[in-house]
Amino acid sequence: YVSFIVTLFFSVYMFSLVYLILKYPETRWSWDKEREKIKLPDSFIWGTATASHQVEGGCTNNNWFKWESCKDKGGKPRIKDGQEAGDACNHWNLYKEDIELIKDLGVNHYRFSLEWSKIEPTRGSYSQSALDHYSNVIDELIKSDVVPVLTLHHFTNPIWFDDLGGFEVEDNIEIFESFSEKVFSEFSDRVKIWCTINEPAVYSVMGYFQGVFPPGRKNPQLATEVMKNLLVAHTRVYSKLKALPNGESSRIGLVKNIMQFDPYRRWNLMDWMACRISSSIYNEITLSYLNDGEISVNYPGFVSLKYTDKEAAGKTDFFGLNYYSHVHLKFKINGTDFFENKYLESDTMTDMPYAIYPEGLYRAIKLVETLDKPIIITENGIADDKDDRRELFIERYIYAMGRAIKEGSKVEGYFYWSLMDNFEWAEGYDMKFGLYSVDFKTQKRKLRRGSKAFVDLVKS
Ligand code: GCO
Repeated sequence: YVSFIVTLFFSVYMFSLVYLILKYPETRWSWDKEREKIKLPDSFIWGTATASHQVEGGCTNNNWFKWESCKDKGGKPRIKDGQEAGDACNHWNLYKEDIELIKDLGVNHYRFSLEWSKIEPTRGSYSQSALDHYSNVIDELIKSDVVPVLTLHHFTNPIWFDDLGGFEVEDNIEIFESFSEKVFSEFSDRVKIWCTINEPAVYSVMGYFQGVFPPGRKNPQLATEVMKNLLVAHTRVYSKLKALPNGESSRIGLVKNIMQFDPYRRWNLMDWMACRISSSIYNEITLSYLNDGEISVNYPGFVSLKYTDKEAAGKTDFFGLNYYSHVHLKFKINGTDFFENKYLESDTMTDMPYAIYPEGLYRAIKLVETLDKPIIITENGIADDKDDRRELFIERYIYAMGRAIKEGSKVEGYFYWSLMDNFEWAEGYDMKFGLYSVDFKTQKRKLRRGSKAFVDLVKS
């Protein structure tokens, strides 16, 4: 009897392992053989991206402003070394110069976000001067032959919206719908590509599970509910905007960060379990929601959520894919956590805790194309202060995208994150993602040496 149980256990273990190993390969290419030249259509969208709070300066009415000045229970500042976004890159005032810099890169699109807290400083009342500002930015871009791409929500909420419970409360979604309709009516005569919500999984996991973004909660169930509400917000906004004048002729899409969770020990079923749970919450919920209007997760004692809205299926005109890297998880019970992140000795790291893993962009494209929607890479980039890995990063990630396109993937564009160094959320100004470096004392921008690889690729 004992030997039967042992054999059964062993067989199930081995069977599951083989299944997982074959189903989720950790693709690795030998880069000395990846030499093929990539070809992209003339219509390909090349761009660069920013987000309001990270670059504009003067965002004093949103949840991040509050977050930056408060401390955790142990008296530690929320942002590394107590940094604050403050004037950021002063992009609010320097946008004309910055548009010149965008042109110099040779790109034809610019993705940026509207600061909701500036446009709607108190609930229901809109600031004409803020609307005028964005209108001027849009006009200036168009005048410069750069197509504006607008993000409606990139992590920040007006303080008044958070005071009402923010996206924790499903009923609050309609407040965001009204804001979206307002700005769409103002700008959709000139803006034809719209991103609704930026990275629902990052917003909810960082803010409600890891607690390093506002509001600093550590509650996996709440994190999943917030993510669901953001997805619902996306599809509701999508429907509302489509019904407005210019709605049908606009392209409206969700932006989602994809990250692979690969087991640290491929022979260890517990590592696989940590990866599968993480991926199902972080990646797959979004895909199933957009695919068939279903969200269904059930990990007793951890997270359980079921939501169905069949009408939601297919409601995105493109999939905005943000991709940076994958992580390796090792099973380890530690308080409420059941895994730790590990990095391989052999990996080249960026300044963020991300390895350079271009194959992951290829894998992410293959994953999201199951939705059968055009894909736009809405963010991809490297934090590299020394500027000794940026060139390699750019060449290899764009190669990986090109390889997927060659194999038939419908990737229509690529936006480099970011135009210039900026306020990298909980990391403050230490992470240098910019194609242009910024001297924050003088506000001087300078093209980094490694960024020339991007300019050359775009131009060729
Ligand atoms: C995010 C955001 C960006 C980041 C970028 C680098 O993914 O957190 O979309 O605002 O700055 O991804 O981490």
